[in-house]
Amino acid sequence: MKPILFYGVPEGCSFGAIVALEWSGLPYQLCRIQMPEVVSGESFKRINPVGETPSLRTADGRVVSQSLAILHHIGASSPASGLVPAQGSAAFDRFNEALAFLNTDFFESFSPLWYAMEHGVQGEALRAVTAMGHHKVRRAHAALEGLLDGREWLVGDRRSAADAYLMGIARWNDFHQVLDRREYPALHALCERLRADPAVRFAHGVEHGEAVRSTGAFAGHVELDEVLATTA
Ligand SMILES: N[C@@H](CCC(=O)N[C@@H](CS)C(=O)NCC(=O)O)C(=O)O
Repeated sequence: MKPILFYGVPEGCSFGAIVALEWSGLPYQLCRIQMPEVVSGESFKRINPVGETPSLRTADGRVVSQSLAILHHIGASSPASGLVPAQGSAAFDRFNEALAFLNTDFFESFSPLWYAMEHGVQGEALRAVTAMGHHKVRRAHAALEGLLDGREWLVGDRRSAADAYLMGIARWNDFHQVLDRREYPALHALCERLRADPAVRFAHGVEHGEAVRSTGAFAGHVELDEVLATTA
């Protein structure tokens, strides 16, 4: 059985897991989940009771949710890809440190801005929430620039699953237009390199429903109903 990634649209944080699957070379399928309607519905809760994407149905039929767990699973399933450094190594610690920062501080920095947009916040409340969001996004970008310290990739001298996840969140700045990323040169350079990457272009095209060519081992989309019919 091929793994199936349930990814949320539009602009979801599942983006990084799609990129990581492409980079891994593992055969996989995708299942598109519309947010907020389908992701919060009873059908999808059979896959992930939390009602969030991403989730991954693994090759042996289990469901793994939470980006960190999914990226680790992809890395462990494709050791030759080097997407997750070997456990116990200094690079592994560095990888976890970067990924945890991205999944907490960086992800959360955009939350006030998404909240304001999705809940129609207006007036003085909008100004306050926007100011908080901008402050958090700037602080997280500055921290990432410090973490990169002029390096090309987040971990060591090669790409990892942390870079894949970074891109999925960093592009939220394009959406909310908080800052000019060129103020953070190492981060800007990394994002530009990632933006040109075929797997990143593929993930972007998939999200936008375009016909895109996989450079990995993507084996097509499946519908949620089809998956549920074969799920205990
Ligand atoms: N901690 C989770 C967070 C997942 C999450 O917040 N996913 C969002 C999309 S980025 C979601 O599914 N939201 C549901 C909604 O928008 O209704 C992870 O890292 O995977």
